[in-house]
Amino acid sequence: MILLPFKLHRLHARRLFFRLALLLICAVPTVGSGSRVQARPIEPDATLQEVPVCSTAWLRQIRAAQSAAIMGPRLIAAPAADSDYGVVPFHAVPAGKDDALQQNAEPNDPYYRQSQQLNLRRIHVPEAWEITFAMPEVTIAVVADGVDYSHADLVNKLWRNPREVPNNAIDDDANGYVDDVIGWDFGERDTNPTIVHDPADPERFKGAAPTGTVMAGVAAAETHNRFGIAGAAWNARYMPLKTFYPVKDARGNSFLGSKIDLVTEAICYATNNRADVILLSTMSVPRPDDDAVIGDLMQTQEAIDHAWRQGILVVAPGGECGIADAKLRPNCPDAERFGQNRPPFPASLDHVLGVSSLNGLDQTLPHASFGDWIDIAAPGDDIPTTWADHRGFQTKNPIIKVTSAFWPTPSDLAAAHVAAVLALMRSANPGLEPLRLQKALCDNANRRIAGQTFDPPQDGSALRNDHLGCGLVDAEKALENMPWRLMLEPGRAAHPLDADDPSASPSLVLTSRNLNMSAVNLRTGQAWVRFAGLEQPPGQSARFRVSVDGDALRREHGGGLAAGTEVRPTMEAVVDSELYPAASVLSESQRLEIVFRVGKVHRIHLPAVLRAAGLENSGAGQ
Ligand SMILES: [Ca+2]
Ligand SMILES: [Ca+2]
Ligand SMILES: [Ca+2]
Repeated sequence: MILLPFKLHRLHARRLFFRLALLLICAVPTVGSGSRVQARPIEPDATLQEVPVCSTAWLRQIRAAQSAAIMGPRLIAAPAADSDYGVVPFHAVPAGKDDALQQNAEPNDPYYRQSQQLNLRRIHVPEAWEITFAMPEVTIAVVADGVDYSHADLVNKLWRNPREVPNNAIDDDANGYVDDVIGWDFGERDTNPTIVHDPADPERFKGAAPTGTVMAGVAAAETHNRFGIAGAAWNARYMPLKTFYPVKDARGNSFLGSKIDLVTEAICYATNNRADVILLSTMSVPRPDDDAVIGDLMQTQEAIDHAWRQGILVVAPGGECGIADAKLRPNCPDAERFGQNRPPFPASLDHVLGVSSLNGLDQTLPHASFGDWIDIAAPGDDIPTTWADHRGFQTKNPIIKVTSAFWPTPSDLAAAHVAAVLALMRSANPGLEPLRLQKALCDNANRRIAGQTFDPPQDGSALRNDHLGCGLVDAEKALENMPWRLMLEPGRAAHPLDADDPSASPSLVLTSRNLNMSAVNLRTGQAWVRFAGLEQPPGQSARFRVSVDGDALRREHGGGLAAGTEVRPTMEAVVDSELYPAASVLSESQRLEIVFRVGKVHRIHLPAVLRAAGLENSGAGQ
């Protein structure tokens, strides 16, 4: 049993306090406001309390009310499809050329092979891949402007709703969304959560940042497919939840807008459909002093709390409004009215991991938001990732290196790294509760970065700071210092055993769905049980062959076994104690209950030569 140190309790209490403080900040305009408004007590909506959070009825009530508008990141000096700005060279790796070089967890994606994904190496993702490639069931919901899932590095990583039959106009799983097989478009209320595209006017959204697409690529691009980049969470999937839709500003310019209740609804969708991590993109909430806005934010908080109780972690960008210059930071509305460095939505809500971004020198950006809501830091600059073009999704450069020079919200990318690390951690232990995952993430962050060292003193008081949170996320250390739960199949099995036939070597294959070969050992107390690890190609499951040494078994049982006898070897699977001593101490071993039953096995299929010799009639059990 791991006792939580008091610093985490302190952290939690701090966030609860901050949640209240946020509401007060929201209610009291600060800099530049002539009228000072008294903070109001917030009354929970009585009608909403009568139905369970995130239930269909709860969502129906939320949709019925008019929700406050929010904005996504607009205007980027985005590289056009025919521009080389921000683009790094792309070379495909010829098939078969470098297979000899492959060992352990090394993927063959060209950007990774060319060492251009330094962002993954800086947070020790390759070392984490030695432990797990992530389970395909582990899902990262991406709540943003949609994901171009037709992208070659994303098309095979899309989450699928197994309970929904596509295109039959029936809500088969009765979740309130008809034909939602790959997520949902909450902005335009349809089944297609891809990025916005207007065929009638292809140039219309060309300045919009394809946020969801670049975030999905960082976290979950297809890995070891000889194309593009490696996704940090290797086998994990993404669930695109589009909350933005086209709106026009006062001057008639198109941009992507949204509403707070759509984000709330998307969080509920991800929770109800068993996502493991919810990754939110940058969103700006104008008019935070408005009663309606505060009410909407409280509903979002209820949905986030509900997700947390269901074991789901919510991750959000820490924000880029640390300076007030509206010209430099178009995504920080009302800075003059409400002051710079306003707590961002949704990172400042409780039970959300706020992530600040670091450049290639592990420095925060000068305009990064900072405050109590920053929990951890991750790379956010010079990130190769999947790119989409709002002009019909056809882009000359399917992978680009996103730099803070043109990307307005690098903490989006940082948050995607943290979501991916959490997906790896969830894979190593699918049952571990959010608080312990968050603690492992924070306790094992790198605290010696960019000349700033903030090792916690004995009392834990300097565990974090407002710019870097707990420090730079470290996937390897986080995984190595948390308990693992091996998902071995089959954990229980009955297996036939022809104990009388010395030529038979009955065996079965056990598959580890989460932990890799190098992380797992199998043990037995029986001399007649043999284990052998099978080859584990990159990205695939670890497999072990369990076989019975017939001679040794007969010796132990005095020379013969009657038909119907069951032998039950004691076997257990344990985390490797030499490579991962900390994890092996924390993890529980798994008992394997495999029964070998003695009998006439496959006699009818014995080779003809044995039948001719009459060997099939010999031995016990006749
Ligand atoms: Ca449905
Ligand atoms: Ca259907
Ligand atoms: Ca790839």
